[in-house]
Amino acid sequence: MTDFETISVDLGSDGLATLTITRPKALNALNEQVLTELSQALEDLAARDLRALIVTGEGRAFIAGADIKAMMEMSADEALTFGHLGHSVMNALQGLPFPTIAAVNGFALGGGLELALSCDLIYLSEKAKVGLPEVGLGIIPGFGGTQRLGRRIGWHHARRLVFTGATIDAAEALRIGLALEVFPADEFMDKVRDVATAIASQGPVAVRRAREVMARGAELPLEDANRAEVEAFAGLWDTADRAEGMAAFVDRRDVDFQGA
Ligand code: DAK
Repeated sequence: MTDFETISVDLGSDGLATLTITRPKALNALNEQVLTELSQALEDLAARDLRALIVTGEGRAFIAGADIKAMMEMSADEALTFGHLGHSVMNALQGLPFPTIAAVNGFALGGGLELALSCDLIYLSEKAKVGLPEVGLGIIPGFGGTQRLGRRIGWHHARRLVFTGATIDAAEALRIGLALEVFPADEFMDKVRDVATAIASQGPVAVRRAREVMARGAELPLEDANRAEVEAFAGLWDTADRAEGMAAFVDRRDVDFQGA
């Protein structure tokens, strides 16, 4: 993995990788450099045999949004290019072949919340604050927030958050289903890693396949989605993991998945 200036990637030894945005002086705001480095790192990670990826931010923010100071200087054409770059990063994150977890350690505003929404699971530290404040800047969410928020929490709360630009605390994010769980700040990353470890201990091929069919099925009519599920289910039959998982149950022993 290349060395980056604004992000760091820890590949771990257990199939669990952690990607950290490391621009704390600007509360990890997303400028062109961060987005470009994210794009390169995600391309590299996609090709690795990982069981889960945790995304977090260094310091007191997850990501405080797209970089407002950089956006101020952009022409409309440049804003369009910037929007496409942001969307391609969010799509790359969403399209990774293994589960992704947003560990929202602090502010996740604007583009920061949009990045969290591109992950499978969102956990918040009790210190986190989240929102889409763009309309207060005279713009709208530009990295998928107008679309992914409603799909995640329902359109009623999504509309309220987008129209008011409100920043909400972790307790409210939990109440409206934006956070899966809220953990105390001093044990936050340990708790998130526990979730990642629980995922990593399951049949890796099965987890990937379940993730794929759930993501694809969400965009399909139920009948087609269920057909995709049956095909994915049967497609696992000849895997070593399927044989091992069932044999370990019958033999009453610990399972030893190979990820094949
Ligand atoms: N951009 C640039 N710098 C930022 C930043 C941001 N989003 N957020 C914080 N910073 C910088 C601050 O300017 C400050 O830098 P210095 O002045 O010290 O050099 C440093 O981080 C520390 O921030 P504060 O001093 O403000 O810290 P506080 O604790 O007082 O306040 C805060 C924390 C998170 C409440 C505050 O920093 C804040 O309100 N930040 C902005 C939050 C925000 O509005 N985020 C949404 C950004 S808009 C599109 C593409 C993308 C988007 C839209 C359209 N198209 C191309 C169509 C997405 C838009 C956004 O995400």
